[in-house]
Amino acid sequence: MKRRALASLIAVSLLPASGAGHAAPAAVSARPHRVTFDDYSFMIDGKRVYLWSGEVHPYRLPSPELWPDIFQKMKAAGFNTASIYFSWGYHSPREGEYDFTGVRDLDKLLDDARDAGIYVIARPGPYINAEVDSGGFPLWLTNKPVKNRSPDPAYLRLADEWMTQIDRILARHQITDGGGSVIAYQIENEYYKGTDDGRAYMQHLEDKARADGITVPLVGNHDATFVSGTGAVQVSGWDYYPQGFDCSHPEKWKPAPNMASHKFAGEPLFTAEFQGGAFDPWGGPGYDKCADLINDRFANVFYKENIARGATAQNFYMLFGGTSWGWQAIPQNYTSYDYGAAITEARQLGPKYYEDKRIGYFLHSTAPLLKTKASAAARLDNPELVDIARTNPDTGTQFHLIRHGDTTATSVEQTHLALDTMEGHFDRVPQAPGTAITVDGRESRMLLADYDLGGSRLVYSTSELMTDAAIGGREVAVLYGRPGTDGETTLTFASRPRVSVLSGKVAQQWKNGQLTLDYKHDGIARVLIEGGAKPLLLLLADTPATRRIWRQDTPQGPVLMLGGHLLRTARYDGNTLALTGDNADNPAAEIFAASGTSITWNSATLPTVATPSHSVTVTLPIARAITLPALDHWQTHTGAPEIERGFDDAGWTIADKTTTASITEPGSLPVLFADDYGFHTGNTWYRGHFTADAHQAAPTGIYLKARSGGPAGAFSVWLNGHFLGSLTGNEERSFGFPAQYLAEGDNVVSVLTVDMGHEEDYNSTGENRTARGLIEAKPIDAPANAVTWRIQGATAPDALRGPYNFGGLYGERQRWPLDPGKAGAWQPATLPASDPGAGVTWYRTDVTLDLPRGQDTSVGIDITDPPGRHYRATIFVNGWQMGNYIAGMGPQHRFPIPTGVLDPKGHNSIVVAVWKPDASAGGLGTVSLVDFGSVTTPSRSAP
Ligand code: IPT
Repeated sequence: MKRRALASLIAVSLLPASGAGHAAPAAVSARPHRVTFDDYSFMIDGKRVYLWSGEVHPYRLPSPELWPDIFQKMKAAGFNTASIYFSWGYHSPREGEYDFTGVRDLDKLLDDARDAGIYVIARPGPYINAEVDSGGFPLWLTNKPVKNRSPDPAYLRLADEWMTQIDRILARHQITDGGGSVIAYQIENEYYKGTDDGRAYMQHLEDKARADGITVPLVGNHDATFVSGTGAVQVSGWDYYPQGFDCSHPEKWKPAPNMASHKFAGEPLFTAEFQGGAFDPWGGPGYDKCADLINDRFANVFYKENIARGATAQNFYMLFGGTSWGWQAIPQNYTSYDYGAAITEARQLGPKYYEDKRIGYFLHSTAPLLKTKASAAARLDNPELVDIARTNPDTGTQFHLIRHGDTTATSVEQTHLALDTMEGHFDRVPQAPGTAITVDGRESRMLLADYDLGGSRLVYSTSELMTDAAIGGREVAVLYGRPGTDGETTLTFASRPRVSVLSGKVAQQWKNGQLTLDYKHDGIARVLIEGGAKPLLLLLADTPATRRIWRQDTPQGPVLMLGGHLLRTARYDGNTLALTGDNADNPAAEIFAASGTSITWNSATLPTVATPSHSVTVTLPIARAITLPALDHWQTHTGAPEIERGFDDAGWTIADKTTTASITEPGSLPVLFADDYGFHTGNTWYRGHFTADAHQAAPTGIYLKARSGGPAGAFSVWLNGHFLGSLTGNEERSFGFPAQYLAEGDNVVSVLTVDMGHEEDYNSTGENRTARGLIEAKPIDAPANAVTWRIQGATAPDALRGPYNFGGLYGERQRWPLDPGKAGAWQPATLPASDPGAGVTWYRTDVTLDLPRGQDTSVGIDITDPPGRHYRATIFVNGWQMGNYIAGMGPQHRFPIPTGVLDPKGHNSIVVAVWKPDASAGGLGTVSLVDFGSVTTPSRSAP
């Protein structure tokens, strides 16, 4: 506790959205901040702030060393907020037990967010949905016959245990207490029960949060349900996924919603979850398709539409999806939770990231945007296009969103505006003959008028503003548009300024106290305008060029960088500007910073060359090419001794329960549900014993019904070691016992089942208690009690990796993934394997990596199969279960392995368990390492 308190005290100077580096002056007293809101926006210490937020889930990145990477990538794209679900089940392996250490260290997570200058909207549930097992409820809750998500005291007693634990952590990271970054706290999740019960439940959670010391605003994502009355939150938020979740036809768009109709008086318009991608099912089209559906153009049209409708707090679900590693996925979804998000599962930056960045930078530059009202649209001379306008009542600054009337339209349109500004009426903007505003298909343009551009007066621009920054006594502004389109920017001055076109082709005209610049967006043109309040340098960029424009803010002012793969942090240390960031293959970069500074990049001093733009050019180191070693020297080991008649199952649990907490009706007794015997993850084995002798007729077969959940279910059946068959999907069938397989005395039918995850409980009907494993077993031609069952599934969780990592295969129970030597001798193998029978086979290899230091290489495991193979593989890297693969179903073939789980400078153990449900030849396919991207990066081990 002492350590924490001290850390909070020291940290306070960092936060106020500065994005400044890590060093904090010692002995700064903790100054609490105030979080408020009004009809227009959230405010921190009375200052309006646009919450540009992305959803990230700590339980989907089991590598704390990479958490700063995600937060810094967000910050570098102009995000100032992360919305974070906390998963109850991830922290609670058993009732009454809570774990916040290692990959579950939320103090570190929240410190990392704060250090990156990222505010946090905390979403602790107790229910979160999130396509995570049981919607975040702990696995042990499957055995509690409570009314989930309701005021049932038995449920609240358990939920409150979690709230006490998580609130204690969140409370000490609140910005209101001086040391943290939590600015808002969400009550429950997507909860729509406005009934007395529902309200009482919400009110209980709110009272609990307050009693636990939560002082930040309580927010919701319950649409209009809890705006007033009992259980009302302070700021209501909306969930909106306009394109839905079928990624198969990414070119098919649905129209953009008008969020203005969802605005409540006295609260800012807050989209608590707005579509940032989509989840993808087993056998689905794959996340590349989801990234296509929710692509950069979607961000361009839909997110700007929200701005034009008045939203000042937007969260995107997901911004970094990550991995549903272990058995965290729900039955419908596979391991990857990439989500087609702006930052990929392998931590790479996609096109949407750059669109988010352009918008994010704009939002933070244009303070007048934080207080606007809808205003009259400008007249356009193209009926295909419309203008949606807002104006700041204090400054008069106008925002015009020019887009297709039909947001799904793909035609390229041109238009002119009739614009009323403070400097007079313009009949036709752009004014230059032969030029126009071009709006591409599925593109919108947010144009500014009557805006104070760092002391110069912008009358209007048909380019979009990305950012403007006061640097070294001058104002540097970036305006942009699609390559080849016209741009016109008009500024007003008391007297004619001196205009120097430093690069590019820009025409200028001075008339009636107004300077008008005309150009085509093409690379970056530069215009220096002197004679106003201070020199103004315009960087007129085309959209692709903006990708390499980065901004960071420091207490000494902003820094702009043109170049590099990523600018992570900027910090002035006296006359030295210390920059950290990533670079790929382009060494050229230019930096706009306070004059006379020397520059370091990832701690190394960079020689600088001054430019006529009053910037300096530098040469950044580029990434070294890497080659990943081939995975060879495979070994194999059989893995299903449970099928043998003589296997010793004396230690297994006897199935003897006659009642259950499940919502599934048992088809026969005793109850055989895996969860009822404490087996909640992955595979569970059953062994049914029956006797065949002179006195007792053996059953002639058995009818079995199992529930795995979802389309990826399966089970396999053996009699005395002989394979009887497997089922996938449709999970019930009779299995005859061939006489030649029967033995005198004890006979054993062995059944291998799998739990593909527990259902979420969206409707609060106890769906997480849907049974898994065998749900019915009836001997044929024999009494029901002729077969007695023993069950064995996952054993006590591994403390480091938590409750979802291991299932109940023999090799998992023996912890082969942690220590393959425990299996005894392994046999040499070559891949693709050609195992003959059905069953479980393990494979393993080791690989030593020696990836370049100072470089971030994102590595994954790829499985490729000859067509027609049917098997399931569970992949362990250094003991961490990082993927479930189903050949022939897919779509996932590539499994990113986060650094930290993978050792880039050392020995790595890869262990794969394969369950082959039929007797066709086959087995594990070809397994190799893949490189998702490799860039220079600041050393993570540096202090
Ligand atoms: C919304 C949930 O709040 C969120 O947890 C997640 O499940 C998301 O959906 C889909 O990925 S619920 C909304 C789609 C009705």
